[in-house]
Amino acid sequence: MKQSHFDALVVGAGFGGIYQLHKFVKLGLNTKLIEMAADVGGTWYHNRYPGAMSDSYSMVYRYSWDKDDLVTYPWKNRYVHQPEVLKYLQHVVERHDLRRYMQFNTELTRADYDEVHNRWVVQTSTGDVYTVRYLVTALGILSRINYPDIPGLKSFKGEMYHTGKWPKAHEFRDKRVGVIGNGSTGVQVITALGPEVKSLTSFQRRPQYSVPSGNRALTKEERDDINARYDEIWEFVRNSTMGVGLPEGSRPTMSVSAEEREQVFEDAWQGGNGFRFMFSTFNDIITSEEANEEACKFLRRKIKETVKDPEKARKLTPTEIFARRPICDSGYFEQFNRSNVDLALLSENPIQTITEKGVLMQDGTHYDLDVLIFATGFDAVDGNWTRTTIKGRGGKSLKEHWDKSGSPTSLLGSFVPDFPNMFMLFGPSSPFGNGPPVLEAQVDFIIDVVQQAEKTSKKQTDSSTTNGVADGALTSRGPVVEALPSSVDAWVQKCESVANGTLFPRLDNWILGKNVPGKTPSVLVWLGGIGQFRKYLQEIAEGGYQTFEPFS
Ligand code: NA7
Repeated sequence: MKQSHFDALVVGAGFGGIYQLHKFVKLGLNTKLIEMAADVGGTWYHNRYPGAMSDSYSMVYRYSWDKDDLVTYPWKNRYVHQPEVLKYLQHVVERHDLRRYMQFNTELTRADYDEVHNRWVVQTSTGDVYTVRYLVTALGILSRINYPDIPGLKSFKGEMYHTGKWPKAHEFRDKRVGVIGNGSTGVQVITALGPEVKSLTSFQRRPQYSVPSGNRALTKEERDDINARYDEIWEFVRNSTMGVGLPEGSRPTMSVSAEEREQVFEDAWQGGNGFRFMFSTFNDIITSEEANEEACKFLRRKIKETVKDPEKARKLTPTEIFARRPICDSGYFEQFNRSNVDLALLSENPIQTITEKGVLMQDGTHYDLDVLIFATGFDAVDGNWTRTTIKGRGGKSLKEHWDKSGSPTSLLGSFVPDFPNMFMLFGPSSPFGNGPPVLEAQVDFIIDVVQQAEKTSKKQTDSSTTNGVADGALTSRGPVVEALPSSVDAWVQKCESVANGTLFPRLDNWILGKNVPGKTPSVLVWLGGIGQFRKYLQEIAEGGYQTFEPFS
C-alpha cells in the first residue's frame, strides 16, 4: 500500500475534472487526478454508442478559457459527435500538459474526513491511499448506468450492451437488434443503427417529442464570424438560461396570432434543436399548459406527416405534455419508414420476459434478436456519489446524510455541510444546462472559495501575510470550507420553487429522480438558468461568503 499526500485530489477526468485540475495546478497546488476509465473523457469515454452527439452547438461545447485554442481548434459541424469530443478533451490535456498529474484505471473506493488533521483520506481500487486537503469529486451526472428491472435479463444469450458502457467496436450488419429506451440516447442510437442493421425493433415505453437537430457543416465564413464574436458569444451563454448557444424567446405563445405562432414553430423546426423549440420560440412553453399544448399540436402533426405507416405514427406520437428534456435527432422518425425498423409499444403490450433468444411480449409475440441494447439511461445526478463511500464528519456517509435530509441536496451543486473541503462538480442542485459553462462556473467558484479560505486561515495563523495559495504546497492545517445547512436549505428551496413553476415535475424524468425504480423523487437540478446561477455566485462572493461557516 502506497500512501502519499497531495494538496488536492480530483476524481474524474471529464470536462469538470480536467478544468478543476488545470485550475489547481495554476494555483500552485500539488494536485493529482484519478480516473476509473483507461483515459480521459468521463461520460464521453463510456458513451461511445453509434450516433452519440452533443446537442449544444459545437462552438460552445468546449472550454471558454483558452482563447487561442477556441479560435484555432477545428471542428466541422454545428454539433460535435462523441469521437470529436473525446479527441478535443485529449487535446486539451496534452496542450496544458495535464496528463502527468493523471492516473487512470483507478477508482475512488472510499474517502474519510479526518477531522483532527482536517484532511481527507482517500482509498482507491489500486490500493493507493492519499491524504489530501481538498477533494473534488467530478464523478459524472450521467454515468451510473441504469439497467431496467425486466425479468429474464440475464438469460439472453446474444450480445447485450448498455449505451453508457459501449464497447470500442461493434458489428451489427447482419444482425437483428432490439433497443430498449428512446430518450436522447435511444433516439440517437436508433437513428444511427436503422440503416446499418438487418432489423431493428424499438421497445418503447413512452413516445418522445423530438425535433430535427439541423446538423450540418459550418462554412468558413460562419467559423470566421464565430471566432470574431467569441467574447460576445460566451458573454451571452454565461447569462442565458440553458447555455447551449441559442437565443431565448421573450414573448408568450398566445401573444401572437395563430399564423405567426405556426411560423415561429416552423422556423424553429427548420432551424433545428430541441432546446431551440422549447426555449427560443416563446418564453412560456415550459410554464403554461396552453402554450405547451400549442407546441405539442405542432410536433404531433410533424410526426404524422413524417411517418408513413399510420399505426407506427400512432405509436410514435406522444399524448403527454412536452416537458421532458428536449430531444433532437438526425432523422429518427424517418427510420420508421424503413421496412427493417419497427417498434413495440410497451404500454399496450408489455415485455413479459427476456428469453435466451430475444424478447417475449405479454401477448405471446416473440422477437428473435441477436443484439439487445439498453438505452435506459442513468441513476442520474446523485447516483455516482451514493454508490461511493464518502464519509464526512462523525463517519457519516454522504448517502446517510442525504437519506436523513430526505433527498440529495447541496449548496450550488458543490458543497455539503459535514463534508468540509469536499467539493462536487455537477452534484445535486447544479444548474441544468450546457455542461462546459456550468462546470466552468462551479470550478471558478470553488477556486475563489479556496483562495479566500486559504487567505483567511493564513492570516489567522501567520502574522507574516503570505498571499493566498499561489506560493506552493500548503503547510499548515489549513482552512475548513463548509457550507452552512441554512444556505443549503435556502438554495434547495430556490431549486424547488423554480421547478414547481414549470411543467417539468408533471412527468417522470431523470432531472426529478423519477426514472429509477425505488429512487425517492426530488428536484435534482437548478432549472433557473446558468445566468441566474452565476449572479447568485457573484452575490455570495460580494457578500463575503456568508453561505459558509466562517473560514478558520
Ligand atoms: P433517459 O432520458 O433517462 O431515457 C431512458 C429511456 O429508457 C426512456 O425512453 C425510458 O422510458 C426507457 N426505460 C427506462 N427504464 C425502462 C424499462 N424498465 N422498460 C422500458 N424502457 C425503459 O436516458 P438517456 O440515456 O436517453 O438520456 C439521459 C441524458 O443523457 C439526456 O438527458 C442527455 O442529457 C444525455 P420512458 O421514456 O421513461 O418511459
